[in-house]
Amino acid sequence: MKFLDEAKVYIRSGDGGNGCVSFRREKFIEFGGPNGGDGGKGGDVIAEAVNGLNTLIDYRYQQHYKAKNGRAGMGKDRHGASGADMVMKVPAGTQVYEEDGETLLADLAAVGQHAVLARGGNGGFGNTRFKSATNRAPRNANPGQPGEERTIRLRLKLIADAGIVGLPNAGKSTFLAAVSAARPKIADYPFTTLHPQLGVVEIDGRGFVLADIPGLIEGAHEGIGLGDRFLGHVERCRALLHIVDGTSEHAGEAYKTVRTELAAYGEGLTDKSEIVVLNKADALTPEQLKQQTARLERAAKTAPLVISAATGAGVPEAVRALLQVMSPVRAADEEASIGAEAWSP
Ligand SMILES: Nc1nc2c(ncn2[C@@H]2O[C@H](COP(=O)(O)OP(=O)(O)OP(=O)(O)O)[C@@H](O)[C@H]2O)c(=O)[nH]1
Ligand SMILES: [Mg+2]
Repeated sequence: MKFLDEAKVYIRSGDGGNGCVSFRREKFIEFGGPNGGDGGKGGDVIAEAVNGLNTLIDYRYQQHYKAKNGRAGMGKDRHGASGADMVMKVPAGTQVYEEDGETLLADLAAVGQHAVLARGGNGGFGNTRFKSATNRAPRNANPGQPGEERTIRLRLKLIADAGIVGLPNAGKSTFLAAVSAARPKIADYPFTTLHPQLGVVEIDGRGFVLADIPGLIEGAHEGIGLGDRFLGHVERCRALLHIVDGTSEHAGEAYKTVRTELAAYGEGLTDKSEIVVLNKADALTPEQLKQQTARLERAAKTAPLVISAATGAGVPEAVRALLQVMSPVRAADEEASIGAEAWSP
């Protein structure tokens, strides 16, 4: 599946229909009076968060969204029909910004939330509306009001309960694959993962959504590597799983590098509960393991859990530790709502 988390689209709401100038004309009825109807309202452009989507890829292929215009009023007091709304379906977690990318217009965090992004123009009044005691044959009607047009930016911040962070090659995707039905690409070179992946983790009758994002490296906040732009996807997580590669040169330094990038990104990422794990224990000698664990403990100021994402050793314990810091989590049966497959051992 293709993934896209930013899109720029042009939207336009419908124009209102014009009011009508018309007079009642019937045989034997003199001075029938005005009977021009009002124009219909133009359609709105609405964004709605729906189930079953977790990318904005559709907005790469269609970038113009227009609502229908209202119809003009007609004689015999007939009002014009309103124009149909244009509903843009977006995944939950989508934020809508002005063209500048900074002014937030709407934040659609949950399925079912919607926001009107451009309001349709009102229809004009027909001449019936202008009749009065002194003007019994008004020959004026209002034009419909024009719709609004604007360019907006959509930005998706995936809704996951927990997120995995770490340097490239730490084994983040291996961990996600070990605990969920997600099948991310895994390889022994950095930046295997190019965009975020979600998986549903189920353990002890509870379930949560775990996000795997591309690795961070020193200077990510300045755009080095894939940069820190994917950190937006863990902004709303309740906990972070920080995976450190035990075979890296210095586990403590590896940990600090990532923490520095999280701090530089801001948005409260460093305030989140964090579970620190030392991965690839299977590939270490007992002495190396001891040394790396001690280094990591010194840097993180907490004893890391030792795991092997490849063999599965320590993995259930790490998942339970995550659950513990982020409870209360949703019940497992609610997970169907995000459209990912559940995993069972
Ligand atoms: N020996 C051993 N190798 C592991 C373990 N976990 C991951 N690996 C290997 O480490 C390499 C990188 O794993 P990935 O899961 O792709 O790493 P990643 O953190 O997702 O990397 P990026 O997506 O590039 O950021 C792969 O060759 C894995 O097979 C482990 O527990 N033990
Ligand atoms: Mg990966």
